Amino acid sequence: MLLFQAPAARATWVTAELSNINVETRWVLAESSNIRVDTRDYAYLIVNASNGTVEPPDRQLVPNTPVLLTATPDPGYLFSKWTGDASGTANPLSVLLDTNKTINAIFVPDTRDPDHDGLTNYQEIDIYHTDPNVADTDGDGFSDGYEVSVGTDPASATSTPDTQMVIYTAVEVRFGAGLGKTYRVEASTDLITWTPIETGIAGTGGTVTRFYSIQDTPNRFFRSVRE
Ligand SMILES: [Ca+2]
Ligand SMILES: [Ca+2]
Repeated sequence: MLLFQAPAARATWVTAELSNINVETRWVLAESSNIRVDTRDYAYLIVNASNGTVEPPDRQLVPNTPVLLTATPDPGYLFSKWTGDASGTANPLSVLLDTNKTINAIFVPDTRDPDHDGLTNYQEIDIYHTDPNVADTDGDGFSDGYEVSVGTDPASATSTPDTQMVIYTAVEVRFGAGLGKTYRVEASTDLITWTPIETGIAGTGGTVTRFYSIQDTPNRFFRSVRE
């Protein structure tokens, strides 16, 4: 395939077939009635990137031309590495275009959490649209991560978890505990293996009352033991 470039005033590309010349990497520039053939070989650089950009983009250059590639991640992403006809993590990356090359820039979600609110920079910027450097973006007294966990909007001060309440049942354990003595409460699912669930309970010379949540626990037996 041979490419002709029409005069600039008529910026139109046309094509023509030739059978006796390999012109795949050559360009023909048509200037009015004169035709000038550029016989140089060219090397092609193809750059692939998603979640970020690379400069310069795809190019056609004279072989052995050095190119400095710079990868820039989209917000919420970090540059990770080069793959394809390049490797490593250098950025910018110097590439010698000694032949056609296809180079891929790999970007990954930014999993850092500088404001320690439990949400990564990627989640804050790209999903919840919160400030990755402020734990409580909307200033309502609840961290962004907590709001996400309970289903309120971390970017809206009118959407807060204040009114959310969850009620669970618990067991109430009472036992006689001597003054000056300490006790522990143990639990077991089979009456054979007992596991302490609270230790160092100070006796009062009367009845001691303790409450233990049964949320996400199997049915258990309880007993008190003097330590
Ligand atoms: Ca965060
Ligand atoms: Ca908040």
